[in-house]
Amino acid sequence: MTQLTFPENFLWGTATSSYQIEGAAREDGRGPSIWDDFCRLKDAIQDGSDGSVACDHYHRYREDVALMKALGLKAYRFSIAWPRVLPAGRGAVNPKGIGFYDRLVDELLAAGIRPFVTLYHWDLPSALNAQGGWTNRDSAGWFADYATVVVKALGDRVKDWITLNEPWCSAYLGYEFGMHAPGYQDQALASKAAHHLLLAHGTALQAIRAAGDANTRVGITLNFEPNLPASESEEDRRAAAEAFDLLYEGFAEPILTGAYNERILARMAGVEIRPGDMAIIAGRNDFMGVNYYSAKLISAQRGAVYDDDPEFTRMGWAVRPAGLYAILMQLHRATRGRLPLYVTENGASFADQVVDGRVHDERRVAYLRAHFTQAHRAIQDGVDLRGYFVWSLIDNFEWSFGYQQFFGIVRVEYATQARIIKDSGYYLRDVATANAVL
Ligand code: IFM
Repeated sequence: MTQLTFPENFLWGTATSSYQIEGAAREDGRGPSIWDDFCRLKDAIQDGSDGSVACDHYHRYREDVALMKALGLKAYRFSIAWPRVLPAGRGAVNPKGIGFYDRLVDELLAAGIRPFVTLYHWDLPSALNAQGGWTNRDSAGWFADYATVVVKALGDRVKDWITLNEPWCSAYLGYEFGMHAPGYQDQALASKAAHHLLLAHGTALQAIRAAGDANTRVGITLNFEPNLPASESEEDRRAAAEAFDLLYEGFAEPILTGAYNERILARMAGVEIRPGDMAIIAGRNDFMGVNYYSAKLISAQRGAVYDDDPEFTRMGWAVRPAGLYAILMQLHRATRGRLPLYVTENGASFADQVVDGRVHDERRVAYLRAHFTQAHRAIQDGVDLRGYFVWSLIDNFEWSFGYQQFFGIVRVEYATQARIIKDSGYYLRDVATANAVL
C-alpha cells in the first residue's frame, strides 16, 4: 500500500477559541463580551449554559499544553479574548489579561509548539457593542488598535497571526439570523457588519505588520461550504459552478480580488462603501486559513439536495470530504497557487461514550482520515497547503448548542474538568508522528 505522506515541515495541530474554553469570565479584570450578554437571553443557548467556566483552560492551560506535547503536535491555534486585554474594548490595557497569553505563549514555545494566534473569534467587548459593534464603521479602527496592543506584547514570540475567525458567522449569524451574539435579526445590519469586518481585517493587516517584525505573517480564517455537483452530469456541474455561494463570494472574493461581485453588491445596498475601502480589504495576506466541515450538493433539476447523504454528524452536517479538496483547489486556482493555505479548522461532533476510561470514537477517526486524504490529494495536485489544525483540542462550549456538542479529540468531564484523550487524539498523534495518513 502506498503511504500518503505529507510534505516535510507540514504542521499538524489543533484549534480552540477563547470563549469556548477559557472560563474565568470575571477574573483578573476581564470585561464583559457580547457572548456573556447573549448567553443570558432566554432560550439563546440550547442547554441554558454559558462560557463562564467552560473548560477552565484559564487555570489549566499548562495541563492542556502538556496534552498537545504528549500528542506530538507541533502547532496550536488559539484566540485572544479582546475584553481580557482591553476590558472596555479601547483605551486602558489590562496587564493581567495580556499576562495570561504571555504565559500561554511561553508554555507553548517551551513545549516546541508553534502558536497561531487568532485576534478575533467572536467575543467582542460589550462596551463596543453599545456603540454599534461591527455595524459601526469605527470598528475597523478599534480592531486595528487592539491588534497593535497584542502584537506589541506578544510579537517577539508569536509570528503567525490570524485577524478574524469566520467573519460570515460574526456578520450573518450575529446580525441577521440572531443565532449568535449579539443576536439581532436584520439583514441590513448584517451586510454593514460584513463590510466593516472585511475593512477591519484589511486595516489590521497593516497595523500588525507595523507592530511586528520581518518574520511576522498574517492572514485570515474563513469558513467555506462549497457547492458540489450532485452528479457528474454536465448540467449538475454547471449548476454547482453557477449557484450562489455567499461564503466564498462575500468574503474570499473581495479579499482576493478587491471587488464585490454584482450578487454581493445587490445585498450591500445601503452600505457605505468609501473609495479606498476595497483596496484596504484586498491588502496582502501571507496565508489564508480554511475552515471546512461540510459542502452543499447542487442538482440542476432539484437545486440543493439533502436526500442522498451518506452520513451526518451530531451537528446535522453532511460528511462530504470531497468538499475539502474542492475548496482547496478553488482557492489554489483563484490565487494561481501564490497564497499558502492552512486548514485552520476541520473536525466533527459525535456523541461519545466513555467505556472503561477510554473513548473509542471510531466515527471521528474515520471522518479525520477521509479529510486528511482529501488534503493530501489537493497537495498532490499542486495546492500549497502548509498545515492542518483539527477542531478541536478539547470538547468545549459550542455556542448556541452549549455543552451538547463534542468536537474534541480530548474529552472533558465537565464535573471534574478531567481530560481523557479519545482514540481520535491518539490517531492524530500517530498521523502527526508519521506525517502521513494512516
Ligand atoms: O466551534 C466552532 C468554532 O468556534 C468556529 N468554527 C466552527 C466550529 C464548530 O461549529
